[in-house]
Amino acid sequence: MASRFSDLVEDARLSVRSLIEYGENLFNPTVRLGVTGLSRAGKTVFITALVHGLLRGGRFPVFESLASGRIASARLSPQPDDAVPRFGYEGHVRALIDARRWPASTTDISELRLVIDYQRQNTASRTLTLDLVDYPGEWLLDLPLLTRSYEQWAAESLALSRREPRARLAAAWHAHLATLDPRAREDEQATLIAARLFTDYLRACRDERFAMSLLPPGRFLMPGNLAGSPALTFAPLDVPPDGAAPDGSLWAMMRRRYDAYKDAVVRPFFRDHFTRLDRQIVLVDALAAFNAGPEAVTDLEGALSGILDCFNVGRGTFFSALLRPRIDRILFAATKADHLHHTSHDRLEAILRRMVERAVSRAEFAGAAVDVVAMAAVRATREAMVQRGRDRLPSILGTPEAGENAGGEVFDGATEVATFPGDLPDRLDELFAGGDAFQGLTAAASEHANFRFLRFRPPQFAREDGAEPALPHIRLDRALQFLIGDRLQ
Ligand SMILES: Nc1nc2c(ncn2[C@@H]2O[C@H](COP(=O)(O)OP(=O)(O)OP(=O)(O)O)[C@@H](O)[C@H]2O)c(=O)[nH]1
Ligand SMILES: [Mg+2]
Repeated sequence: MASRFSDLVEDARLSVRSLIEYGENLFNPTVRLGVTGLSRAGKTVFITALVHGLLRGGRFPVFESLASGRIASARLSPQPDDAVPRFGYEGHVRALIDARRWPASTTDISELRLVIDYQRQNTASRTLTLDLVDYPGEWLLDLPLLTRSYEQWAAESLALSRREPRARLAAAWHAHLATLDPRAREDEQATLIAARLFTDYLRACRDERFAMSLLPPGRFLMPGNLAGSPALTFAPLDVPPDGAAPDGSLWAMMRRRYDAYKDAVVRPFFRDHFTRLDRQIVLVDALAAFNAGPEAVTDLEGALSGILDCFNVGRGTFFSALLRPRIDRILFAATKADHLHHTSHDRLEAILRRMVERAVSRAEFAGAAVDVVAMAAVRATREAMVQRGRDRLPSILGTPEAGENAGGEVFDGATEVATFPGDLPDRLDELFAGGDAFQGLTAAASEHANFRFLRFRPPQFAREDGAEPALPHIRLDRALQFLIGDRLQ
């Protein structure tokens, strides 16, 4: 009963906040764009490139309002939430352009506000405010926990960990789990060991050879200021999904901490960030999964569908907007398309479309506009045809990061090379049936893997007369046109 009452209070608070934001929106049109993606999907790079393109004026022929000169200016402005850190835009741009370094993994939430002055097609002057939020991708994995009890989560996590390639990475944790009696008295030491072994297992699954995506709870991998707290010290036990924990038992302790994790960590993130979004771009790094193998592709698909079920999509009516804003546009973007020759972009797009097919039809049914695109927010490569024996292979040229390797060669981070990463499969039914549709690093040594998508350094940017260079990209303009083009008409 207590939780029902607190849900009611929460709903009332959300409605009041929506009402205030709805009123502000009438005078000061605002788009709150959610940039969603699992860790390393490319969120921070995307936000940096988008803001740079709007501030500097990027080469965006498909972004109509900019290409036709109707955008008079864009500027950064103080963000709306005082308690959220500011997105480190300037640092990210300088690292990208001057040091040719990508941003480090994001460890906390941050926010940036951009104000765009533009001319409507009837020549009246208007302003659109764009709010962007960046956060660590790991946090996203937690959203599906909101609808799961401890017992359900434990059963799902255990079932998953008994499948290959996870099972071999879970051996130490499973061995410890076998020594635990969930109905025995609560035991802090046993819990600490279980949480540590479970976290080690999650971390091992994330290694690029396995590239597993479905790894909740997210803060176990990215704990931030909660490291070592009881809310992060629990693990799955082998308990029945519908059983009841005896008072004072290990099981009751784990369950209490899992609930604390949801209350203290997951719910605030969902409430303060996800329920306020108007539009979403969902970034997906499908190529990292292809490097690892068919198991990683299936796992990525599972992780995405769990997350996308949590979106509040559909065209808002006046009354529903008062209760909660809804997402009326979603763009699914396969990132890092610059790792492929352009002749493979259609396949990459088709693969992503297939991965998110259920979410797309649900969103379209609810009245939202949906699109899928293969994109690179910052293009790090060029294209070339390379002669290998009798074949001319569509290849890409770029500077692999120091330490990357392919075909027995380890790269130094300074030399440019031409690579042929492999043709993406076109028979999608086979691919998504799981099994052994192709070979990746999970099952084979790197020289036998079917794909090898290397990590490239950011490109050498061309500066004309010392001016700030435009960042090269692939279809970032198409993404922008879809996401905010209609609000700049
Ligand atoms: N070639 C290329 N690589 C990219 C691009 N975007 C991202 N990357 C690579 O992907 C890595 C991760 O990108 P981020 O933008 O930091 O990813 P993120 O989603 O913010 O990741 P977290 O902060 O860990 O959640 C980068 O370090 C780059 O190696 C792109 O447009 N092109
Ligand atoms: Mg990031």
